[in-house]
Amino acid sequence: ATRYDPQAAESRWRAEWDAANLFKAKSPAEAGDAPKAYILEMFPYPSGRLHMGHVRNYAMGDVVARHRRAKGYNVLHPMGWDAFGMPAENAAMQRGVHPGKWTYQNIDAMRAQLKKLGLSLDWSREFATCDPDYYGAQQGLFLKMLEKGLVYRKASKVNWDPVDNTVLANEQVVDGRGWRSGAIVEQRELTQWFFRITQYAEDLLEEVQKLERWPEKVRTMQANWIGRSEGLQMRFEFAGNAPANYEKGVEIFTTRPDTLFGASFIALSPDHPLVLQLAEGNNALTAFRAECAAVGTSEEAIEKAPKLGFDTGLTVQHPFEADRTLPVWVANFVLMGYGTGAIFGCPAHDQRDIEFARKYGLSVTPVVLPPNADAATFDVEDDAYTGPGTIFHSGFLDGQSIDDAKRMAIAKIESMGLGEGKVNYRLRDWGVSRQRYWGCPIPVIYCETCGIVPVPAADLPIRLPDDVTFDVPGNPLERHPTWKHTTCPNCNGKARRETDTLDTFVDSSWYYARFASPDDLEERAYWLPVDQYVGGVEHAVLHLLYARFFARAMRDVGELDLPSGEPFAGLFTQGMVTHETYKSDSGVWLEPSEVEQRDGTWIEIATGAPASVGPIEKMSKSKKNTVDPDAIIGAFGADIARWFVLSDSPPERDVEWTQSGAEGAARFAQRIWSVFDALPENGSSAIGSDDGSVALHKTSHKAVASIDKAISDFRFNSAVATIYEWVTALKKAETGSDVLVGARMEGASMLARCLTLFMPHLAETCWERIGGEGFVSAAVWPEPEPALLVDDSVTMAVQVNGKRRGEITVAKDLAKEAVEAAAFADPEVAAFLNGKDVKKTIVVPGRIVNIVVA
Ligand code: ANZ
Ligand code: ZN
Repeated sequence: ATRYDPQAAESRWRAEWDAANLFKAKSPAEAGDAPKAYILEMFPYPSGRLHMGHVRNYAMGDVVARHRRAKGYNVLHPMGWDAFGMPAENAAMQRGVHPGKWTYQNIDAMRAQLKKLGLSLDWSREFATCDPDYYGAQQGLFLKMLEKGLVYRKASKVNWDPVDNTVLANEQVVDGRGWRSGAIVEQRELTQWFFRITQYAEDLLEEVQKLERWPEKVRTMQANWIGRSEGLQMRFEFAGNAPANYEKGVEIFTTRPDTLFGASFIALSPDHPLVLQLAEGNNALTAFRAECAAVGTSEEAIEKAPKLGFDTGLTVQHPFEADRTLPVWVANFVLMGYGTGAIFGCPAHDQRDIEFARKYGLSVTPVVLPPNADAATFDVEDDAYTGPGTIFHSGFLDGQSIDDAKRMAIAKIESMGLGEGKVNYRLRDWGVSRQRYWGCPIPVIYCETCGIVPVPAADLPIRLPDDVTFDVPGNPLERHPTWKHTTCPNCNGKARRETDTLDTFVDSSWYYARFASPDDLEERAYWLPVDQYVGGVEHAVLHLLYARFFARAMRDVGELDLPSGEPFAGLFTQGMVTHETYKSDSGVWLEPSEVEQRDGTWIEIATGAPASVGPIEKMSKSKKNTVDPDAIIGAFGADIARWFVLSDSPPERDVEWTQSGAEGAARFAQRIWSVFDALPENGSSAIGSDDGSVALHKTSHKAVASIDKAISDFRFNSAVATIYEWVTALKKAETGSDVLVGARMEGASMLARCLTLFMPHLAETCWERIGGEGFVSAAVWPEPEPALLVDDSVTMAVQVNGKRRGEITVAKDLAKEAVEAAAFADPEVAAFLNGKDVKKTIVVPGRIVNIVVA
């Protein structure tokens, strides 16, 4: 018996696959009648090193790609790099290395690591989003979208660090302070570029429901993010003198018009135009606005902040009650970006409103009576009641259900000419301006006479300058001595370039189309949509939403022939790779390689002191519980790394990496090899007619069918389990008679073709050993014979007086008398019946034989 040498085999096969160009996608013309399959995993950020999460993600995609290829599909399985972003600028600041150099070096290192995994990728389509070809094409898309009105400019808030004099990304704000300066971050208004994603809000919501091959969870997250709500937009007229420009009143948006009788105040956002107007010359209000601004820009920060209010002294008229007026407040929890930036507060039925009302002593009137509550005594203290019920204390709405009351209130307001029913979305337009260097330059020019001028298409790409410095905070493009100075393409006058770059989410919003073809619309139409997209659930909201938006925008500017606008027909979100965590005696995290188990207790190797084992958590640098794919590949080979991450758990769940598990997988690989190693060089695969051969023949065909089904259903771990059982059957047959060789040969040949999805290098060596033709990576899927998949025998329990005493296996359609005879002939049953008086025998076909004795 020989041993399989993974290191030698893996490098050999990869070289041979490369030389044969095995995984290159065919052009539509070359593909002929073959159906296409576009298999894509979320492309990596080139951080410098691959982690086990990547291995799992790409191993899963590779199983699908190899499976489809074996089944005759023309497969596109590309790889590239999501290469712009802040870490490259941080490296530049900390280590003085240019972001481009840092990025391309990382790409080289990670490409080498990825290649070692033996993934069936078409590397000919590789690109990085920081390649000028790629971002130049992206600038072209931006300009087409600008022309179509899908891009516009407006003022919007940014985090401003007053010490470093720079804009900060949200992740650079730590507890309200700049990450480097420690200064309290302010909000500043800057004019920025926006993508009009809200134009597709309804379509994005409607279509996501139809994506049957997406996880339900992700569809719900998308829907919640879009956040459709039906409500009423109406105006409240001022009771006294109206402020200038507000003679008609102030517009609010509500989703609860049924609670109008419970209104106790009006609240305006601190950024509402009326508030800005009132703040002029009003120091107290100006100070209040500044106080609100210190909270930060994120919705989350605003949600958590204590409620702050300012009474304007103005009052408005209640629409239904002539003798009631409501005070107008400014409140920090009302956002300018949503609805109209103004609300009516109904404290009894809204938690934010009750907190506000209790703090400022405003009235609280319940108008929804919970089921079974008593109208005379029901009241609200500190918790708003947001549940179901019947309307009361509400004039013409009394006794109505919430839904009916909503309809009636809207109709009434409409008839009074004060407003109308309206649908609102939580979804905001997508602000894409970033005040950073390492991103795609926004291709516009500001001319002193002509204003905003798009860069002419012929001048693209607008390249990033290489000679930049990172010694001071701020955007290097802004302070570059020459880059931003240019002449106007219109009037030749003095002009300057936009120095902001695009949010890196833009780069990953259309890369799937670029992989399909750099510019050929027919080829893009051929490949898209992606048939199977695989990636992390952390991208379930933003990345997928932006990509869905971009596919629509590209379609509408004539860059993509994709009527549905849906780029990903199938989506799978894989679980994480976890690992135990370890801590030293003094409580610092230790790496797995820094500890070992001695006589059942954990020891820190360096000190010999006891170490403790913590919970199993997602691999992360901060907890030091990562294992390096390269180390695993070095120790066991890439096949083992792939096999392990696919084998132990369902793909959507987390999988825990353990050393012993990896060792077990390595032993199993040798066992598989021994199946092939024990076969004759050129044995025939003619199946013997003996029972053993027939049974093994069946086992193999059934195994293939079940693996096939498991892979189609994304149950890779069940496919792995089937391979384990199958190998056991093949090993057992080795100890049997020589007539089994034919069935063993056939089984081995089929096994190699299934195995190639998981352990492609080992499968190749096994295939070669049994004289398989060509590469097993290019072999067709072993189609099982349908006749072998049906069970023509059944196993039946034999009971005596209701107790199980044995079992028999008989032909499915065997006559009742023959089944009885088989039951009596079973040695265990016969031994038990010995001498007893049989009264009756009952046969339940296919299940049980019950013998009744005296
Ligand atoms: C009166 C009311 C009574 C409300 C009640 C709720 C409960 P969704 O479902 O997210 O659309 N609102 C409207 N615009 C707002 C803004 N710019 N900033 C903060 N809050 C705003 O939420 C709509 C509800 O959120 C609206 O309905 C409004 O409060 C508030 F018992 O109006 B409601
Ligand atoms: Zn000009």
